[in-house]
Amino acid sequence: MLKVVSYIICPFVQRITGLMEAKGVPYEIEYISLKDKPQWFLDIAPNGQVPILMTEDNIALSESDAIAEYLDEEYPLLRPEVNQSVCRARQRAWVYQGTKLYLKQCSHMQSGNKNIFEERQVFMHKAFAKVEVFLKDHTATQYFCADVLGNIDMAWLPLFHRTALVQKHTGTELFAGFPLLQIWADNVMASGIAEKSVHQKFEENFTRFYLSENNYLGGGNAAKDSGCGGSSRSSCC
Ligand SMILES: N[C@@H](CCC(=O)N[C@@H](CS)C(=O)NCC(=O)O)C(=O)O
Repeated sequence: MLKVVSYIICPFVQRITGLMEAKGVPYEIEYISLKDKPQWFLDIAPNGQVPILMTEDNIALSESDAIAEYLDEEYPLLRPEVNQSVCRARQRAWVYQGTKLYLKQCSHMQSGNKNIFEERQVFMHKAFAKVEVFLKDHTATQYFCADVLGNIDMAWLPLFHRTALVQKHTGTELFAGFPLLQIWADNVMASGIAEKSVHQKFEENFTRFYLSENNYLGGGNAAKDSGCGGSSRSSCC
């Protein structure tokens, strides 16, 4: 069986587990600590990062883009029409727009105070505005340009899941002002794949990490923070 090496709150992992859930591909999962990476993991992960996918033949694959490509080649496509090169290229472009927001969203949620939060929000909103414009021409479908879930929906799933949890626990609407993005997010969340693609303690770990009193979203007002990519990088996403 396929195995995913994971870290509980990693969005790159959730993109892959979400994809496998949507495709109905069975897998097992092993969680590691990123603060104290086991040697066996360092031996198989050239980038030292999760996700790692162990294939049926026990070959370690790294980098979520490469893993998603492998899953598409080995298992049925969610949307067979992506075999057409134009469709495939367009979907990939929007997948990229989503995945490049993962670390930005982590930093945004981790902001220590209101100023930092609002500063980082500007970047997020610029990205959301582009999606909103695109969605205006594609309002007839439940998901992104289709009524069946696709890779694009799974690439945005981690962003949607975290946004929903922030709203649930703090009342803050990270997609405020972007109604079509919110509808898309709600539809993807209604598929139930978000919950299936994470550990049962995901919500608990997520809130402890992002919504604690050290963070603006948790009611904090710290002088500064490092954000993702800073010194705390390996302990968050
Ligand atoms: N480009 C990688 C990024 C994966 C990534 O950033 N994973 C984080 C966890 S969310 C990680 O393993 N961080 C540990 C580290 O960088 O040392 C991918 O797409 O798979």
